[in-house]
Amino acid sequence: MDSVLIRNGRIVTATDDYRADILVEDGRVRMIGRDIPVGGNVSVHDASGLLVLPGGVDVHTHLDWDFGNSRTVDTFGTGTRAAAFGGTTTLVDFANQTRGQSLRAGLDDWHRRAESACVDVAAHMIVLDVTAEALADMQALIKREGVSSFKLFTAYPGVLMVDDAALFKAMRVAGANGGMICVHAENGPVIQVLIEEAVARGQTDAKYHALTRPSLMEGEATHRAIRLAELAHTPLYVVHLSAAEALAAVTEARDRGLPAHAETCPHYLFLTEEAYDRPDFEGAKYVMTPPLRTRAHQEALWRGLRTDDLQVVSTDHCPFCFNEQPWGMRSSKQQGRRDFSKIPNGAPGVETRLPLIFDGGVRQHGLSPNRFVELTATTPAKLFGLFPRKGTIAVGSDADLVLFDAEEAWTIRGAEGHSRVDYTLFEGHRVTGRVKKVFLRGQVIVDGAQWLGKEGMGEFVRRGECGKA
Ligand code: DUC
Ligand code: ZN
Ligand code: ZN
Repeated sequence: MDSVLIRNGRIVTATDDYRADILVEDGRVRMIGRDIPVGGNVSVHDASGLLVLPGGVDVHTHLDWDFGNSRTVDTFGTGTRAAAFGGTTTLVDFANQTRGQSLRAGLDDWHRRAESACVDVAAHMIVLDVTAEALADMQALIKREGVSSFKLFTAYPGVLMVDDAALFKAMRVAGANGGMICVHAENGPVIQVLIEEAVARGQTDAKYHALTRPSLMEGEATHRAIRLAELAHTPLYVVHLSAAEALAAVTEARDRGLPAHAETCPHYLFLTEEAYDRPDFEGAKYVMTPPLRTRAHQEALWRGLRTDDLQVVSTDHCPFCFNEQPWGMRSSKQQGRRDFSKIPNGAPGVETRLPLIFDGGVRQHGLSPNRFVELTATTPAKLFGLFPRKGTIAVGSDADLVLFDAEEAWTIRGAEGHSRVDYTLFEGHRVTGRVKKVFLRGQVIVDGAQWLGKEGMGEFVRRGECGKA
């Protein structure tokens, strides 16, 4: 492959901020320096006036995923293309055990679906049946398959939930083998009571999704998962944390020196539960789990990002269309028009993470550009065994690079996005900061509005041990 020279950019990593050129050879950063001479067969890209960031690492997406009676609408091809336009070049997506089947079967199925990926992808494994075979498979996946993190749910009884004993057993195996448990922490059985009571009373509007999933029950389950992980001696990663009570549990654990980690998502940082009152069933667009909360929770999350009690911002990209589309009802929010409990839980976001967090974090909430990179690329890469190949700009790292205009103001429009989904949570939201050019292992895949990548060019990334940041 020809060499690539990116000149005059302002390189921002989690630790550094300086002007230099970057020479890329064979898909990796070969040299960083001032005034690197242009040799033969070098394609030169001028990054004057732009930030040069490591490609974003989004460790929470659901592409082409069966969830209860629903299925997310992005294939790996469409979802990763949307990610690329948003400056994200590595995804860690969720493979899924089907009840009664092995983890390996679920991983094989995920690999088949992931063949169309346009950016690099890795897999977490969702574990539903914690059998002796599954526990043995967990070890094999960590040691031999590069799959070193496992998601278990304390929510969705009868569908995805595991009990505390199963969670604890899985934690012990992960902890002893360099793996990490990701937990969806809400008290599923109590929430189920609240849902059934609401539906029986005829309280079926979208807003009851939020009212039946109280923040207290997220706090309770987060505290419980942390205590189980402490006993099991395993690192823990709390996914999609939305509630101040849950954050308090993580903070308390981190203050005691425990390897407890947590992510939040852009929607919890910018939107509130008022969205559920939107007319014409529009509130259904915001039905994701956990639900949107109040402004007070939002402020707690921003504080957590500043103090490192929250370490990662990922998207939980889980796209279901609002309206029924050619690919069918099973993929649309319309399933729950008469009953909020039937609205597929999930929302899109893979394309808008970087500009939103740059604008909201760096411009409005006092995060440094380094912290922005740390939250969106470096720490997720470190925690999930991808660093230093991913998540930074350094000699030897993959040349996944984003040229980012920190000054360009623009308006987010769903119709201009690249996911197959038919809406964005952030319609009309004005941001400053825009992705201009994206390189995947040295190849330009996005140039302004132009798509230069192709399906299948994304590689599967085998991950190392987790939980080290
Ligand atoms: N949890 C997720 O992580 N994604 C979608 C739905 C859910 O409950
Ligand atoms: Zn979840
Ligand atoms: Zn998710």
